[in-house]
Parts: sequence; C-alpha cells; structure tokens
Amino acid sequence: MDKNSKEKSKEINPKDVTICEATAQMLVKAKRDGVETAFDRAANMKACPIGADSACCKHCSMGPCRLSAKDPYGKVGVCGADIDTIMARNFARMVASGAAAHTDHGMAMLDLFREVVNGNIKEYSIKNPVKLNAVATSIGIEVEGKEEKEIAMELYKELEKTYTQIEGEIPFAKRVPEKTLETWRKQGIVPRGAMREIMEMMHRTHMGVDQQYENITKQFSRTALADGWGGSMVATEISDILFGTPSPVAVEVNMGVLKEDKVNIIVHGHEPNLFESMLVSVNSPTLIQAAKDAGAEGLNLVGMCCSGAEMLVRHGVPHAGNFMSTEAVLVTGAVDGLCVDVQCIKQGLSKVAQCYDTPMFTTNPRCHIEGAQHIEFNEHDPLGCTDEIVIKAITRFKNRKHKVEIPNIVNTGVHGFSYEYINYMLGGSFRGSYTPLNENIINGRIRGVAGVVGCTNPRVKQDWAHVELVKELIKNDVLVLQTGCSQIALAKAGLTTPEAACMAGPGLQEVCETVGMPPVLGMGSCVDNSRILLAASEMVKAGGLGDSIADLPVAGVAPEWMSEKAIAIGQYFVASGVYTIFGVTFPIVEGTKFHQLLFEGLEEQGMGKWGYTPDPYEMAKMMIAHIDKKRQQLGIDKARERVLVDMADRRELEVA
Ligand code: SF4
Ligand code: MSK
Repeated sequence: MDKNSKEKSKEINPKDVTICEATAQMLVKAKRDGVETAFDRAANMKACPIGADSACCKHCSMGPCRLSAKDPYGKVGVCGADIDTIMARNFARMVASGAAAHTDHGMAMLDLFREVVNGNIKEYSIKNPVKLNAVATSIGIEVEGKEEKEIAMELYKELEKTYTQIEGEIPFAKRVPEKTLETWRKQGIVPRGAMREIMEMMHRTHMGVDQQYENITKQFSRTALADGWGGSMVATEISDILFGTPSPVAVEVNMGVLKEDKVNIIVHGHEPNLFESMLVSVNSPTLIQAAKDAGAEGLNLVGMCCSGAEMLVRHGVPHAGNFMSTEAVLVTGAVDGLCVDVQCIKQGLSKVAQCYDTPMFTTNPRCHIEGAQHIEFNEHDPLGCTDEIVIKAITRFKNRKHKVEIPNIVNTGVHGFSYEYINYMLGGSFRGSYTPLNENIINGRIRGVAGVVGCTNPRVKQDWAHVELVKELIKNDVLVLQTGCSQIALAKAGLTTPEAACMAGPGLQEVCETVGMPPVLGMGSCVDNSRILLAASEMVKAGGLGDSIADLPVAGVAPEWMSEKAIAIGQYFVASGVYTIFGVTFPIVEGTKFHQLLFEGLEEQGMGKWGYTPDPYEMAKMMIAHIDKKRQQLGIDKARERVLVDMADRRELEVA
C-alpha cells in the first residue's frame, strides 16, 4: 500500500462488506499484512454522483459537459444535447462495450471451431456430435446423410454471419418464438451481424449524430440482441460442441478447495479453451511427478469467476469464489499460480499477487496487465503455455515464503443444468420437453421462473442481495435459474443442493423432491445467459403460457451487477420480453423521458422493461408481483400470498 493512500485510508470492517466468511477471514489477514483490496478502494473512492446518474458527457472536447440530476432539463451540453440524449448515448455505449466483450469471446470460440474442423488444430476435437447436429438443425441445416465434418463446416459458415452479416437477420433469430420475432421486426430491431450493430452504435453515439433517445434505444436494443441471440449464444453452443454440454455434477465451492500441501493453480477469466488445456496439463504424469519431486502432494486446479463457472458446470472442477473474492483468495498465500485470460480481471490482482510472491500470468493477446507475466496461449500449441505455467507454479510452491492460511470452508452443490438437461430432467429421454415445467407452472406448483445472475460489487455487501433475494423467491415457489458469479454466492450459501428444497414453498418443494433437483439451478458463466433465453424460448414453444417470451411468468435480476456486460445482458433480456431488475445503482436520472421509456415504454411496445431497487426483499416483491400479473393475464392465477422467509427457515438453512 503506498504511503499516500494509507494516510487517507478509511478502515473497512470485513463483516460489513461481505457475507462470504472465507473472504471476510482473508480481509482480516489482508489488513494484518498491509495489503489493499477493492473493498478498501471502494470505501475510499466516493463514486462521482454525476457519473452515477449518467448526467455527463465527454464525447467531444467542447465538453466534458455536466448536467444536473436534480434539475435534469435545466441545462444542456455545449452542443445542445439534452439529458435524454446524453443518458441514452452513455447507456448505448455500455451496451456496445458489453456486447463487444461477449461477441469477441464468441468469435474466438468460432475461430477455434473452424480450425479444429479444418484439421489445423489437433489438440481439441468435437466432443459432442449430438449437440453439433441439434444446433445445425435448429438453424435449418440439413444433417441427414452428411459427414460430421461437412455439417460442422456448414454450421461454421452459417454462424460466422452472427458477426459479419451486413443485411438480414442473424442465424439464431430462427430460434426466437415467432411472436417475439414479430415484435422485433415491427420495432426494426432484429439484429444483423454484431460487427455491424456495434459499429453503427458507436457511430450513432459520436458527437452530432443520433440525438433522439428513442432512436438510440432502438439501436442499443438491436446491439444487445446481437449479443444475447448472437455472440453469447455462439460462445455457449460452440463451447458445448467442443468441450461437452453440462449435466448435473456435485462440486465443491469456496476457498477451502485450496490445499496447503498441493500446488494450487487458479484460472480466472472467461474462455474455456485455456482452462480445458490447463486441465490436460495438471493431469500430465510428468508434471504431477515434478510437483511431487518439489515436495507437494500433487497439482490442484481450481476455478474462479466465470472461467471457473464454465468448468464447474462442465467438469465439476472446484471453484474458489466469485468476482469479489479474487483478491482475497491470493491473501491465503496458498496460490502458486494465477492464470487469467479476459474480462473481470482486476488490475489490482497483480499487486496483491506480488505481495504474496504468487506469479500471475496473462495469456490472451487482448489482455496484458502491468506486473503480470505474459505467456501467450496459442491454440496450435496450447500445452506450451499451460505446461509452462504449471512448471512456474511448482517452482513457487517449492520456494513458498509466506505463511499459508486457507479458510477451512467448503460447500458442496449440484450444478450443470444446461437447458438441454432441464428438458431431459423434466421430460425424460424419450419425451424430453418443457411441457412438464409448463404444466407445473399452469397448475401453480411452480409460480414462475426467475433468472438470478450477475456479478458481485464492493459497493454493496458481497453475496448478500443474491442470497436474500433467492431465499425469498424459492419460498414463494419461484424456480431460480442462475449463471455467473451469482450462482457461486448461492452455492456458498448451500442453496444449490437438492436438500435446499426444504427452503422452498410447498409447490416448488414437491417438484424438486420428485425430480431430485435443487430449487436453484446453476447453468454456467455469464455468456451462458443464452441458456436462459433458450429455456424461455422452449417454454413458449411447449405451449400453454402464451405466444411470446413477454407473456411468460418470468423475471430476471442482477442484484449486485458491476460490468458493462451486465447492462448488455439486461438489455437483451428486456428486448426479449423479460422484466429485468438491477440492484446497486442504475445509471439514469429518474423522472426523465429516457427513464420512462426503459422502465415503462418498452413494455408497451411488446418487450420487457427495466426495474431498479438495491433492496433484495423489494426485488422479490417486484418480481413476484410481475409473475402474478403474467399469471393473471394468462388466466392461470390463483390467490396466493407472498410468504416471507422467517427465522426458523433461516436456521433450517444454516443447519442444511
Ligand atoms: Fe458536451 Fe455535446 Fe460534446 Fe457531449 S457531445 S461533451 S454534450 S458538447
Ligand atoms: S465474471 S461479468 S463479475 S458475473 Fe462473468 Fe462475474 Fe459479472 Fe464478471
């Protein structure tokens, strides 16, 4: 910690900033060790109030221009841009950036797929030909009588359009329920290729171009849809084809998955190929022997954040924690190598890693970090990178200088509920379908479905809103689908076990017990929100719950969001027809025309709408009220009271 920041540093109380006991324990140690984390920096960095309301613009050097949230229409920028234009442009650029992150990730997966199919990359192969055929068929590619390679090449060529298509609808538009697609066509927001949509979005938000908030909103809806039904969906589907589709697996989560007597290697980021190759390296008999020769019991590969979430659902690899635990985990002193690729990697990690002599490695050409060593990951020779990282981690183990303190906390949960598995789980292998889910919604056992997703954020108590909200939802018979860092929060709270059904309302409990599933279904990483879109699409197609996604008794929420990717995800859920609530803060001034459009107007156009509250109990109330409204519109409503989680329930969970 530098001298200046120490002088003005506000002290944090670990118990006030997180409900994750392991993280809290490490924050106490960090303080003892004089190590600063994002929790400290958040306490000492007052968020700019004008920026938080998105009431400022720096799109040209006549500004930056600052408007006032208190009197939003009292002033305009030097060019004359009003508050609605400024907020809409800022929001649009967040969507563009978030969509770019997901679509670039998806394109990297597609590049890999092409090279594998062409035979130029031999280290990976098509692990899931059934999924290859299913994805190809879903977009109209004939598979009958064709060789695997031929189908794969046709699929590649078709999916490339997700990025490059200049005119016309992206391939996965074919998966969208007809009425939802009709709404998009009417609004002129069916996406073309992501490159075109993002480029046009950046152009339109340049100084002096699109200065009408409704028109800007159309383009950021289109850009967001190019992410959800485009880049993200390609990332998920191609990863499943290459590495396998998730199915339920019991996994260990929390910092106790680190082992003092083993060489601990963490992979953190988003793209599964790095982690898949790391898995090969840590299973190499030569490297295992090298670890033993260095005095270790073996190699211990652990995930964090979304890389971890992908490997957790796909292979049951243990997971050490979510976004706000990434610095804390280094404080254990037990991490012998931290290996990262792209997205959500705090620059502060490199400084914390240095404090504990943990070597940190960047591996992707898109992401170098000051203080980290760059060992480029090349798909043509993936083990060249991952083997080297393992060797360096073994060296660090051998020379460990710091006292190791690993929180003795491990939680076991069941994760890996791909949308295909939900199909199978509910309908069986011969009549796999979403009909049983719909039937249980229609008969009221399940009140509705909620997607609870997204990050953790040091501006709010880590994991708290996720956990409190989900407890409320399941108690009220709302089935919860999860992705990203949120599912790790719930796993640590013990809610991803089948036994957690005891926390659910009677209807949901009965369904969970019959099927043997948890009331909270972990589906993967943040690009895997596309799995939730597909589940919603299947619910519409299975019948009985209306004709479009907007008709379904469902809602989405990101209680502790922080990234631009989250905004892009939120917008593609809203444009797809889902009521979507964000916590923490919402970058818009209330009472403005732009606010009215996002929070009410889009719903009137046949889409979903945004909602905001930082309070998880209020979130639950808003989501349940929306679900009940949809049930009423569908004519499947029964009088039901919202049930609050009481202390007895909380104790029951703690015991569980
Ligand atoms: Fe100010 Fe307009 Fe320039 Fe933005 S584009 S900085 S509002 S003058
Ligand atoms: S990693 S975007 S903190 S979910 Fe996908 Fe977690 Fe949010 Fe990053």
